[in-house]
Amino acid sequence: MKNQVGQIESGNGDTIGTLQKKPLDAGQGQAGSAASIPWQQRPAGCKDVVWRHSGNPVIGRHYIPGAQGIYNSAVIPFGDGFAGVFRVELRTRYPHLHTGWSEDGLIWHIEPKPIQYIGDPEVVATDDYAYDPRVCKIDDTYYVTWCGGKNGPTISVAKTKDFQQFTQLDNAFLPFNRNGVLFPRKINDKFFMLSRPSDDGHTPFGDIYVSQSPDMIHWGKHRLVMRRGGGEVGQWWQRTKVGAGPIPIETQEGWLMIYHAVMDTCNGFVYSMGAALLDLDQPWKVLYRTNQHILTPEADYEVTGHVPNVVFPCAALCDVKQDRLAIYYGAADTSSCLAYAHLSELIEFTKANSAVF
Ligand code: BMA
Repeated sequence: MKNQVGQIESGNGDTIGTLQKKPLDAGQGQAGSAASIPWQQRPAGCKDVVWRHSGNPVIGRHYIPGAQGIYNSAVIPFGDGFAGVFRVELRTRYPHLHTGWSEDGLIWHIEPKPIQYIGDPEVVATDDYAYDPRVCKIDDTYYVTWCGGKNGPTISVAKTKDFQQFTQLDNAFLPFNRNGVLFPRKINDKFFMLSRPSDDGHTPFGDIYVSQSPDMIHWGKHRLVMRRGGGEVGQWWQRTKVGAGPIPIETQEGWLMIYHAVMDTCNGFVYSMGAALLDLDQPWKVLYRTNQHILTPEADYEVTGHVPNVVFPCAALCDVKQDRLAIYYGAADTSSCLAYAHLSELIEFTKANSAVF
């Protein structure tokens, strides 16, 4: 038995990661690997549907030497533990993606060097910026999607089976786009990806679309999933932009999509988390959508940092049997944090507190 989840605190996140890189077997990254996902019970007195890990941030800004921020990162079960793809910024603040390894999802070894890709030299990113990765397992392949900077931000894609060798594919979309999030299985024989068309700056707008592909290269049938807004139904927290977060989770009630939602204020953007349920066969159809945020910046490490007032989810680990969800999110564009929920409660909450507009 591994470390008891929920009882490991990784301190204030300013410690240096000490876990040594562990060779993990390729092809054994079944969802629900041998390792237990991180977990803590809801604190006494807390009535929220999503609650924070008490040892946040699990990865602080200086977790590896020279790092100024490690955040908005993705993790997935792999082998007998977990693998991750991390947004790491050194003193240049130019973001790159680094792999990482963990036995328990809490203490990570993060590679000091960025991922290098193989593939068509016209495609392979040499020195492009890369940020906000997601990792999705489809059949026996892990796909990494991220915001890549070739000719302006858009969705870059790579695949790997072992988190050692990554083959980069053509970008999925034209610039400008962000938050490319794959579905974990084909739907009607097509790959599906959510994304948020944007501009090349700090986009003051954003709606979620879904696109389909027969081969992970050619993407089309771009359909609107959900708009920003909500003023007409009494909400401001998601009025400026919305973007998909972790890989959607398949449930009997539909695809559970956790997303980030932004409101503009006189002091800048505020990034919160919301949840929605999408139709299983036609995921551009929203069945339910929370009419209030499920997590919003409140903790010190969320309201203070490189960019204050940001919670930005990029991954979730799910243990269906135990009804547990561990959500990884970036805090204040500085550190990586964890929050928890009971899957069934989050689904019920989304259904009971919904406004689809
Ligand atoms: C978004 C992206 C994210 C970032 C967020 C808040 O547009 O750039 O990487 O976390 O803004 O700054």
